[in-house]
Amino acid sequence: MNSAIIKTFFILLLTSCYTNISAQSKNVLWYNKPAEFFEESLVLGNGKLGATVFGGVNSDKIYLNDITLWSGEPVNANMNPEAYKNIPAIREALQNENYKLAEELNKKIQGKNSESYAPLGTLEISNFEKGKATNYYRELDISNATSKVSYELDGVKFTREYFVSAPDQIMVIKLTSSQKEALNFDINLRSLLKSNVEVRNNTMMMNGVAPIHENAGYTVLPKYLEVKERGTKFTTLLQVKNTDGKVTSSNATITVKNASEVFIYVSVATSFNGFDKNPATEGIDDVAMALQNLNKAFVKPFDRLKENHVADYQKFYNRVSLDLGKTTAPDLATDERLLRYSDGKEDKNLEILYFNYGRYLLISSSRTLGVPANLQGIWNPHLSPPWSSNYTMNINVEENYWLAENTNLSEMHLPLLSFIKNLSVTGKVTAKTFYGVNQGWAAAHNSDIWAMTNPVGQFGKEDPMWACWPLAGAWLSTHIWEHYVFTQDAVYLKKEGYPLMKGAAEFYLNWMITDKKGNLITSPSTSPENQYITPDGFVGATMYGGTADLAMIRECFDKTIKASKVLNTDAEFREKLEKALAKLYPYQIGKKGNLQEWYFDWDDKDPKHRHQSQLFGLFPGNHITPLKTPDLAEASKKTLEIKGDETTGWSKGWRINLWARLWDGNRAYKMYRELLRYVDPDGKKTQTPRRGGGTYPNLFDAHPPFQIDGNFGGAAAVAEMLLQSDENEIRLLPALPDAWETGSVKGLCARGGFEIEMEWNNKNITVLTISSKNGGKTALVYRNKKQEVVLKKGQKLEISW
Ligand code: FUC
Repeated sequence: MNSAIIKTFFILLLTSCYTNISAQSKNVLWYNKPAEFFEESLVLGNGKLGATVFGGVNSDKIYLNDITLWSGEPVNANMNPEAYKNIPAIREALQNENYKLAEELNKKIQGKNSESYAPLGTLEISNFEKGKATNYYRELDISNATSKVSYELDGVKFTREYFVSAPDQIMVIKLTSSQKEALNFDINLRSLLKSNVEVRNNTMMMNGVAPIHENAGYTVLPKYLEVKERGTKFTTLLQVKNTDGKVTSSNATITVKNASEVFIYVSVATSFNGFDKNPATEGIDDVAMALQNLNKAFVKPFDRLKENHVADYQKFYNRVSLDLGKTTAPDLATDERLLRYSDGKEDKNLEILYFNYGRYLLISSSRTLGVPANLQGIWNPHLSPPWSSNYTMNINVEENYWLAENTNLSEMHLPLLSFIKNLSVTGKVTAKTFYGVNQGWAAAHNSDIWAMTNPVGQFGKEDPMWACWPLAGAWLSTHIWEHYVFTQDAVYLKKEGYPLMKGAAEFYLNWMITDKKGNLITSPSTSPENQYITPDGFVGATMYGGTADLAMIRECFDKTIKASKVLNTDAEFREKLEKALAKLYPYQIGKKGNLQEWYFDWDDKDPKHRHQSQLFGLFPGNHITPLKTPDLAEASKKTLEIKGDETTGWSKGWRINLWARLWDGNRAYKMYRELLRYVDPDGKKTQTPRRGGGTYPNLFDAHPPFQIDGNFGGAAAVAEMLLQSDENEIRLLPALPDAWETGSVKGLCARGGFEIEMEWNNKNITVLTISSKNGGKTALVYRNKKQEVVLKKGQKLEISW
C-alpha cells in the first residue's frame, strides 16, 4: 500500500469513528425503525406549518398542522353580562366563613369553555414495492432542522429528506433511489375535518373548514363536524417535481412511476386573519395564499430552499451552545439511549440534547404573531386533543416561554407578547362583566386563538377549583417585563408593553379588598387546581387571600412599578401600587414549616398536588430568594419536600427551576434526570408499561399525555442551573450539579441585556466573557465574590477568576 492510500484509509477510519461519536449526539435524534406511534414520530415546523413524520417504509405518514387552524370564530366577550352582580354575595359568604355557599356561588362567575386546536390533515406516501427493509435509519438533526429516512429494499437504497422552511413558507420532501427509476409511489391527502381533495394538472388541493364548536368541556360534540358557511377555512397544496420517471394523477391521487429523484412541495394556509376577524367573512384568501407560497417556492431548486431554511434556522439555534465535558455513553438509537439513561446510566450528551431540543421546539413552533405555541406546540393529530390543546394560563402557556429570553430566543417570545395584547381587548369586557372592575383588563384560566379571557366552566357546570381563577393577566404581564429586561428594548416597553402591564395592574388594584385585619386580599380566590380541607372537614377551592394570587399580584405590581420608572411615567399610579404592595396580606409559614397555600393554615386535600402556585415568588417570580428572604426560601423548600418529586411532566419542569432557584443543583439535577425518564408511547401495550411524567421516545414531554410545556420548562431549567440574574446582578453557576463538574456554555442571556460565555473545570469557572446589548452596569456574583462591571453598548469583556 502506498502512503497516499494508507493516509486515505486512516482518514476514512477516523471519519467513521467520528460519525459514531457524533451519533451519540447533542443534536441528532435517530432510530432504527419507523415510528408506529405519534410519540415516536419526528416533528418539523416553521412556527406556523407543523409536520409530524413517521418515516414508514411501505407507507410514510406525515401529519400536517397549521398553528392558525382552530375551531370557532371571534369570541363574544360579553357572554355573561351580569355575572359580576354575584360577586358581593360570594364576598359576603366568605366574610361569614361560609365556604360551601361561596363555592356554590362562585360557579355563577363562569362563561363558555375554550375552542380547540384542529388537526389539518395527513399526507401519505404509499410505495408500490412492499417488503421488509434492511439498514433502516431515521433521524431528526436539530442543528439544521432537517429529518431524513433511509433504508434498503431488494438491494436498492431509498432516501427521504424533509424540512419545513420559514423563509419560503413551504414543506419540501426529497425522495431518491440508488438504482435508476426505482421510485414508485402514490401520494394522498386526507383530513379528519370536513374537506375535499382534488388533483388538477398534477397539483393536489385539499380544502376544508374547521368546525364552529361550542366545546362543552374537552369533548367532541356530534355537531362538531357540521359546518355551514362559518369557521376557519384551510387549503393544502401539493406539487411534485421530478427529474425523470412519470407523474400522473387521478381524482384524488398523484402517482409517481419509475423515477430516481422526486421533490414534493407542500404549502398550507388558513383564512385566520386575527383574533377579532371573522375567518369566514373577513378572512385571508387561503387558496391564494397557499398558491402564492407554492408557486414562489416551486421555482427554487431544493438545494437553495434548503440553504435558505438552514441559514434562517441556525440564525437562532446557533446562538447558544452547551458542553458538559467527557461522556462515555455508547452510540445508541435515541429510544434505547433514553431507556439506558432511565436506568441511571451516564449520558451527558442526552442531557444536552434535551436542552437543545427545547430550543429547537420553540424555534419551530413559535413564530406567528398573536398565536403562541399551544399545549402541543403546533403538532396535533387529534380531532379532540387533550385539554383542547388550548392555552391553559395557570401555568402551561407561560411555562412554554420560560426559555425564550434566557436561551437567546427573544424573537420567539413575540407570539406570546402579541397574544397578551389581544387578551387585553377581550379582557376589558371580562373585567367589567365577570368581576365588576371598570379599569384595566383580566384574563382567566383558559384561552384560545380568539383570545378569550372569560372564566370557563360552561356557565356554572364545572368546578371552581380550576374554572374560577382571574390571575392570568398578572402572570402574563411579567412576561412583558422579562422581555424588556432581557432585551433592553425601551421602545417596545413604551409603545406596547407598559400599557398592557398597567392595564393588568389596574385590574388587580381594583379587584382586591381589605380583610378583617386591614390587609389587601383577593376575594373570591382559588389556588390553581388545588383544594383545601377546612378544620370542620369541608373540601373546597373557593376562599379568600390565596397565597398564589398575592404572589402574582406582587410580581405584577413590582414589575409595573419598575417599568414606570424606566419610562419615567405615571408617578401617581406608581405610588398607588407601592402603597398597595405594602398592604398585601403577608406570606404565612404553616405548622409544617411550609409556605402556606391558603389564607389559613389548612390542610391540602392532596398534599402532593402537581401545582405549586404558592411558590410563584421563587420561580418564575423572583421576590423570594435564599438571600433576600431566607425564611420564605426555607419554607418553599419545605413545601417542595412535602410534595415530593413524583409528578407530571410540566410540574417536574417547574420544580427543577424551583430547586435551581434554591441553589440546590444536585436536587435540580435529580429531578432533571427524572424528567428524562423513558415513557412508553400512549397506545403501546407492554407487559410492564412505563408510565408517569417523563419523556417519550421522540423526546416529547409526557404529562402524560404529550404536552410540550415540560420540554420547555426542562430546557429553561438547564439555563437556570447555570445562570441566574435580576436587574442588578448575574449569578454564575448558582445550581451546578456535581455531575456537571466540567463544561462550557455560550450565548445564555441575563437580565440587563447581557450575554455570557463561560468555561468551568472541577466546578470552578476558568474563563468568562460578558457582553452587553445596550450598555449598562451589573455585578457578577460567583460563590462569595462579587465584581461590578460597566459595559458600553456592544462591548465584550473577558474576566478571569
Ligand atoms: C392544567 C394542569 C393539568 C394539565 C392541563 C393542561 O389544568 O393542572 O395537569 O396540564 O392544565
